[in-house]
Parts: sequence; C-alpha cells; structure tokens
Amino acid sequence: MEKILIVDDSILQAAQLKKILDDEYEVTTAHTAEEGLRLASADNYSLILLDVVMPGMDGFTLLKKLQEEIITQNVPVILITSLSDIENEQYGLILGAVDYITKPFHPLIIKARVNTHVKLYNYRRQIELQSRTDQLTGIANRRQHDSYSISKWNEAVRLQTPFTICMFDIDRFKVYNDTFGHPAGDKVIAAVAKTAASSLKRSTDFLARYGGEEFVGILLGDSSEKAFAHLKKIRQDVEDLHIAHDPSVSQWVTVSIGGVTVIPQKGSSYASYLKIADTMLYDAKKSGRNRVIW
Ligand code: GH3
Ligand code: MG
Ligand code: MG
Ligand code: MG
Repeated sequence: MEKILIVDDSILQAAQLKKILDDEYEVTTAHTAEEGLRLASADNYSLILLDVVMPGMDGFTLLKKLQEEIITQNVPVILITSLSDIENEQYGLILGAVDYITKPFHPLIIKARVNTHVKLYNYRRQIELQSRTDQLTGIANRRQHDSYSISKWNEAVRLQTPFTICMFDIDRFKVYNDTFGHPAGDKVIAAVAKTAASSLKRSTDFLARYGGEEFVGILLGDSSEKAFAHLKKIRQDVEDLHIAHDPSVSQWVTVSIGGVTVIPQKGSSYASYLKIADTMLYDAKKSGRNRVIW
C-alpha cells in the first residue's frame, strides 16, 4: 500500500482525514509540523496532506522545509486549511503545493484529489527512473553517468577523497555479433553488466552503460590498490561466466579495463580523467586484451 502522511494539529480533523483514506492507503498522522518533518524525512510518502494553521511551525513553513530536502522535495503536498482567502491560497500554490483544499471539506473530493496527485506522482517517478536507466541492462545510462560523475567529482574535490574512474569494453565484440547475431550480443552485454554490477554494489560504487558495449565505473574512497584489486575481480568474474567466444584471447567473452585513481584537485576536470581511463583501456587492448591497466 502506498503511504500518506497527514499533518494537522487537530486530532479530530486528522482522524477524519485518516478515515477517508484508510482503505486505500497506509496513513500516518502527525500533530505538529516538527513531527511531520521528522516523519516525512524518514519514509517514502506518496503524498502529504498538510494543515496550515498550527501552533509552533505552520504549514507554509513546513512546506518550504520539505522542498529544501532532497528526499521530500518532490513529494506532492496538498494544503488543507480553514484559510479560505485568495491571498493565502495563492501563496500556498506559489510555494509549491499541488493543491489547496478549504475546510470544511467533502470526503469524496479529498479522495478524488488525493488519488489524482498520487497517480501523477507515480507517473513522474516512473518517467524519471526510465530517463536515467539503460533499458537493456537495467544499470545507469549515459545521462545518469553525466550528472552523477560531476556531482561526486565536485564532492571529492571538497572532501579531498580518492576517486576512481574505470572504463571497460568487451573484447572482439564485433566478431561476436557477426558470429551469433545481434540479439545474442545483447544478452552478452546484459550479462557483463550484471556481473560488474554485482561487484560494484556498495553505496559508494557506480556503474553505467556508457556506450554500446562500453561501461564506466566510479569507485569512491578506495585507495588505488583497493580499486585495482576490485577491477581485477570484475575482469575475472566476466571470464568466469564462460560465454564461448572463439576469437577471444581466452576462449571466453572477456573485457579489457582501464582505470585511474586520483584525489581530485580544484580546477581539474572529471572529463580529463575519464580520458585517461580511456587511454588506459586503449593500452589494455593494444597489449593483448582481457586485462586491467592502471
Ligand atoms: P575490441 O576488442 O577492440 O573492443 O574489439 P570490438 O570488436 O569489441 O570493437 P569495438 O569495441 O569498437 O566494437 C563495438 C561493437 O559492439 C560494435 C557493435 O557491433 C557492437 N555493439 C555496440 N552496441 C551494441 C548493442 O547494443 N548490442 C549489440 N549486440 N552489439 C553492440
Ligand atoms: Mg490547524
Ligand atoms: Mg567499444
Ligand atoms: Mg569492444
């Protein structure tokens, strides 16, 4: 069941609203804005029904705070209040509330509006997820790579922590496609992505499909030696899938990996180090493939 949070200082009103929505949603109630903020930040709500006039922090202030936090900023908020003048309604909508309902309310109208906004929010989340996911492999796509890499690079410049970039590419893959066909090739790309993803699964790891059969991995905080060991394991794991591929150096599908670990300095760019990883990858190809070069 999807979760809805009701924030209203009136215990009676909150209970009434809860009763209206209880059969379709998992409803939580809070009776102060402070408690509402705490609950909203700690869980994934599909919608927040927010009273405006409350002792202590009011609903407008809570709405502003919700929009400042990454995990709550997109959650739809419906203001539900006895303030029925145009100025307050306009203010609430400008602040970013998706809807404004005045008390006394009608249960069927509450239900209909809540359902509409939950549905819209779910569409939005689905589209956002699709826009950053690669369809074939289910891992991050190039678009997500671009935004993730820049924000983490800037963070590492600030914190002065090690940053590893690696690029890998399937060996002699054109021949694989020519031999077994494109659909079989697609399955190999998906299998390689799955294998790499199972090695890069810490919250500080990131893996994206960068191009056709090219991947970029980002490892945060690891020393050069640790990152190198990690990538050697990925190379081994791919070979151990034992996907037959005769023209390969071994008899299996393999990958070549190029990587670099750096403590990013102010003024240095992610793009320039990605290029270094690409050069290392090129060296790995030139020196025989199925290897990791640092
Ligand atoms: P190398 O060892 O030097 O990497 O040789 P390679 O043949 O793998 O050369 P390269 O990396 O340049 O070739 C990439 C090939 O991957 C070209 C294309 O046929 C294939 N490819 C790219 N994207 C896809 C895809 O989405 N599906 C499939 N099946 N093949 C793809
Ligand atoms: Mg109130
Ligand atoms: Mg390639
Ligand atoms: Mg290749």
